[in-house]
Amino acid sequence: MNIGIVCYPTYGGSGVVATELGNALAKEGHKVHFITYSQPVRLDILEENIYYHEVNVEDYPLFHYQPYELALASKMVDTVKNEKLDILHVHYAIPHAFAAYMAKKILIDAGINVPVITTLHGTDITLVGKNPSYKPAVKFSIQHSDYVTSVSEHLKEETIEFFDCSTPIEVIPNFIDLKLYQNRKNCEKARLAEEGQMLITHISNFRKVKRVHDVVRIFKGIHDQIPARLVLVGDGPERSKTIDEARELGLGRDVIYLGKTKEVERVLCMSDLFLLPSETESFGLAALEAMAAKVPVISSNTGGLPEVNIDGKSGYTSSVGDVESMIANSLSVLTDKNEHQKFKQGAYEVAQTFDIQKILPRYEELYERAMRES
Ligand code: GMT
Repeated sequence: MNIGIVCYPTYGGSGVVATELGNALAKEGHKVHFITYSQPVRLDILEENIYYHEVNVEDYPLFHYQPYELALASKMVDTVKNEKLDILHVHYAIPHAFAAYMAKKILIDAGINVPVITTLHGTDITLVGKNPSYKPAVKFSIQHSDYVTSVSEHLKEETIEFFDCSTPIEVIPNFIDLKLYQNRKNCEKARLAEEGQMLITHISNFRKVKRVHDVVRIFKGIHDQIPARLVLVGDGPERSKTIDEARELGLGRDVIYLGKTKEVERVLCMSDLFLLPSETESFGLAALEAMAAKVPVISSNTGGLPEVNIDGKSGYTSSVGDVESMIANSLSVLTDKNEHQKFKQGAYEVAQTFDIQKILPRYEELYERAMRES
């Protein structure tokens, strides 16, 4: 198939999922055309079957806001025509689903019917919750996508309820490539932790919704009881406050900040426990990545997280903000070797159900169906 993928090219989960999906489809022999404003960070640009089409938005002084949606819709039209795309798959409703609707209409005028698939990632819906001025346009573009997928059951239910819409939504969960986590070398903890210390990890974009403040408090509770070190990966608005707080709590030496490292899999293979106490998560890709590396997860039980982190098997889930329960759960996993081993195995078993080998065929089947039915 000749597939167009529209996404945010940034470090965010939706961009990562879209890019990894495209990379994997290209390996299967499909031609994958990325249509974005800059090259996605994880794009294998030199690999066979991968193409990149940049959306250019001229900075015109007359406009206070540059019309990105217009440039994107026009680029989609050109790419569908020039590259003879079979499918347009847009990740993130705002503004991609809206621009895709416009592109589709323009193409119909030219006698071309290209099916549009919209994948909802969660923050596109919560953003509308916070800014209701987007609501009519987002609801419209979801309802007028040919197919809509969401990354969890919870997000599906939330979307139906929030938009009061009857659009069929198919759940196709996020995925990981288990191969990246198997038989890894250089997993000795010595690079990050001292002898006898447990290594606790948190990876996020350090936005308020991640409750990184809770991460530090949970770690403090663990650190008070057993030798431990916290590794923080990623960057975002709450980063410096978080590090200051760790210092104030006297944890300075045992909190390591690595920033936006490319060596996520390596950090994870050294880790003993992963913390994700988010306010909400439509899925929680970071937790799944940890589980793929056999790292048990202590998370909140919000949004789609309980669909990923299975309480009592891959880790434990607690109510948002219940730091005490998260400390108790962390200690229960870390202080008993057998228990820890059981959770590591449990995490890996759950991660296997989200392996790309299982999820990719579901997207391919959807594309084939979309082409047949359009
Ligand atoms: O919250 C993030 O880390 C970024 C955000 C995004 O919009 O890219 O992630 C969302 O999509 C990811 C991929 O589907 C999900 O794994 C994250 O749970 C989701 N974030 C939230 O719902 C807060």
